Amino acid sequence: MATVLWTINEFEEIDSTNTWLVARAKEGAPHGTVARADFQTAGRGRLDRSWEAPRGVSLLTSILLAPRVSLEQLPVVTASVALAASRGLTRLCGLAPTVKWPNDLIVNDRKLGGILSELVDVVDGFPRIVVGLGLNLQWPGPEGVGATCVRDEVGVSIAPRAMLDILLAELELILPLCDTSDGRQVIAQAYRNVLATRGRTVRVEMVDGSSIVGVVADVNEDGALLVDVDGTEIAVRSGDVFHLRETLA
Ligand code: BT5
Repeated sequence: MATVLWTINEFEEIDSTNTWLVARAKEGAPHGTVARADFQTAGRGRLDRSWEAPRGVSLLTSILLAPRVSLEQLPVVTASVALAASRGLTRLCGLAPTVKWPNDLIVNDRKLGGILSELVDVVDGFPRIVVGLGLNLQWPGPEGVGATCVRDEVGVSIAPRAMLDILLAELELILPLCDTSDGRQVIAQAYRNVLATRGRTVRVEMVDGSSIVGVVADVNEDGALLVDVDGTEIAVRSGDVFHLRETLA
């Protein structure tokens, strides 16, 4: 992937930055197109869940990417955005969130942010994907969901645009690694180091409604989660992960 020239579109209010950017992508918007909003009237999580945030206190952004990966390798792109967000936060304020595969940024077992990746289409054999990130900066998420925000964790108020700029700077370093096998192994190694899920017993609910229970062994270079189910390793590419209990080494 060549050096990215970001085109940042900012909104005071929008339905959903993901919805907006998927529509622009279908009209031909290029790789590197970004949307950021102060407020979303219909912010979306995965599987038709909603993403809540009052005005101006969270990073609400979506990024259109056209990585040179196969469909099977798409999870590595979500992983790259999670890594970039985690590293950007560490650079800005010292906070080092872990990642609950595939899409949650976690601090002290609480959700700090979430990622919604949506496939737009496949052009010349390569997928185009909109990756949306909601990151709680100054508001700790809705009551009752066990979430947190940067201000509550480290006592600093980060402006959403400042967070976006550092996220994009980190992403620019990581994204080119998606395009080669060696690069994806580098991402997998970095991702392993922030993975909160490793070694834990989990139930994974698949999109088709089926589920598996096993122990998280690793992630592979495609960004898939490797789950050991009774001695058989299963590569999970999408699904919801629930931690069941600690596994003692
Ligand atoms: C996610 O979904 O975690 C992906 C969230 C992606 C949001 C961004 S914002 C910019 C872009 N535009 C969009 O429309 N979406 C993206 P999921 O894993 O399904 O988690 C959703 C669940 O998290 C909800 O059902 C709530 O329980 C909880 N939740 C909602 N708002 C939250 C918040 N601000 N902080 C923490 N948890 C929240």
